Amino acid sequence: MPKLFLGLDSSTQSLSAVVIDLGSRRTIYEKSVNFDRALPHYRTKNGVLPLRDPLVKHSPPLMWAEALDLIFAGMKKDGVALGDILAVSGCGQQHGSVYFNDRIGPALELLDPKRSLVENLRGVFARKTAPIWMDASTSAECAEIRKKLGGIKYTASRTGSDTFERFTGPQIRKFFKTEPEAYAKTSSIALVSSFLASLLAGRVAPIDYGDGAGMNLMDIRKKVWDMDALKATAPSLKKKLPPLAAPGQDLGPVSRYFVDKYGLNPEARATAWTGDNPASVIGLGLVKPGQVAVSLGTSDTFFGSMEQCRTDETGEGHVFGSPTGQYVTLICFKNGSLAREKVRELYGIADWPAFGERLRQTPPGNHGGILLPWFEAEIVPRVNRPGIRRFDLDSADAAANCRAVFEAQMLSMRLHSQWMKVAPEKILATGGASSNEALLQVMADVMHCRVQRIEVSKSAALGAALQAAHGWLTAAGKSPRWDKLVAGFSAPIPGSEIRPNPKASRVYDQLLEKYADCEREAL
Ligand code: XUL
Repeated sequence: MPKLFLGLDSSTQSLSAVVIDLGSRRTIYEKSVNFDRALPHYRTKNGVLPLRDPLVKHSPPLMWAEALDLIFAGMKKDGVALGDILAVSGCGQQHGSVYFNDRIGPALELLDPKRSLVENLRGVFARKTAPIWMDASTSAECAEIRKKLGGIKYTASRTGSDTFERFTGPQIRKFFKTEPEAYAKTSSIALVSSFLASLLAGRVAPIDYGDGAGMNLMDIRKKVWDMDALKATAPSLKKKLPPLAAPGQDLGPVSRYFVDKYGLNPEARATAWTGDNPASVIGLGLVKPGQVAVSLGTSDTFFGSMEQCRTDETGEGHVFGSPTGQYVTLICFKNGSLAREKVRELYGIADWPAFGERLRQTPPGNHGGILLPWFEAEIVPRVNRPGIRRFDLDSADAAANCRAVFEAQMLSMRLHSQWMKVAPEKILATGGASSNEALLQVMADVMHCRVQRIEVSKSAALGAALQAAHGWLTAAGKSPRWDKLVAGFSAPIPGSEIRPNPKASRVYDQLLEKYADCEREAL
């Protein structure tokens, strides 16, 4: 008898599904619905509505609901054994928020399978569009909330992060300030994750600790709504927020809508959803404290598991709840591949292998040459006015500049992750640029640890499927162990491990101080 679990991931550009069989420990199905291509009538570009103000980024929540119908219809058509699925969970892009009026409760309870989800949801929204994580229009609200909460250090230690433009609290405050009547008519606010969980559960779903931590509204240690943060954000907010819940908490049987329409088993359980980053951590198998991954993408992210809750006094990093019950740390460096690509173009380097070759032609430490690669405004460290700076580095030396950009990125990662007090034994590297061995050698040398590549397609949806399995086993009275549960579903690429070179590591230990001085001077 197969033991199937479904994980969904509602990301910025697509909705993905992964079905795992816990019996054979295999992923048996995966599929994505791309919003722009499959649902062109919403007129989104990369999943986002084109709006005049470049700082404002919203998406239509009905598009996410329609995608849910499409993905279930696709699974049915593809012959997925939907009747054998024991539990469904999911995750969503973090921070985005959906606003309902008081018709949401009855609409969810009475989802009519003869109509589409879009038709069922007609008239339930107090705000047509949902601000998402790319929105950067709430600087004033961030400053107001931070001030009321007593500054950066206190805000971060209370809620897990300093106030950030994309976080839900500042977004709610802006809605309250700019559309007070619509705010007053809002009876319930959901995150992208809890909105879709509500459709599956047929009732307003709780917000889990993983995604709740991305709101600047939850007490990160006690895992309850923080009344001071709520008051600093908007009036009567407590009434509009659902309860908080542990990730993957059982929410009861799935809504009849999915049973009658697509053939889900009436006994299949709906479970609480989480944020895409906490889910990815599980999908990559990082369930033990100290396990760390670095994703080298458009932006670079450093994330991993943490046992004790430690927050960043400088307010640069984030702490979210983890599906394992511990914590997930995340630091996002905006100038990732973006900066590497700029340097490659600047020096006319043909491709990435050639870029790697330039690194091999230059010594670790680059004779003390440093490049601060802030081509765009940077999140960590906070740099509002973009611009690059060179220290003891000849701008005409192409090879030295190629090395300098990545050395600076890794030195910055080491410097700005110190607050976590997590000494990684091994870093799992993922994302486009992780296929470049020369880059991974610098990473290993700067960070003093082994680096191994991992490529997991749909790591967030996989993490959500594993979360469904964990929630189901827990509700059945078992005490599943996370390390056992994730084993075999994702593994680093064999033979891809790179070891640090002790001599080079010593060079970087010294260069780190110089790098920190250069940052201080530039800031
Ligand atoms: C994390 C963040 C993004 C979104 C992307 O803080 O804003 O990673 O979760 O979906």
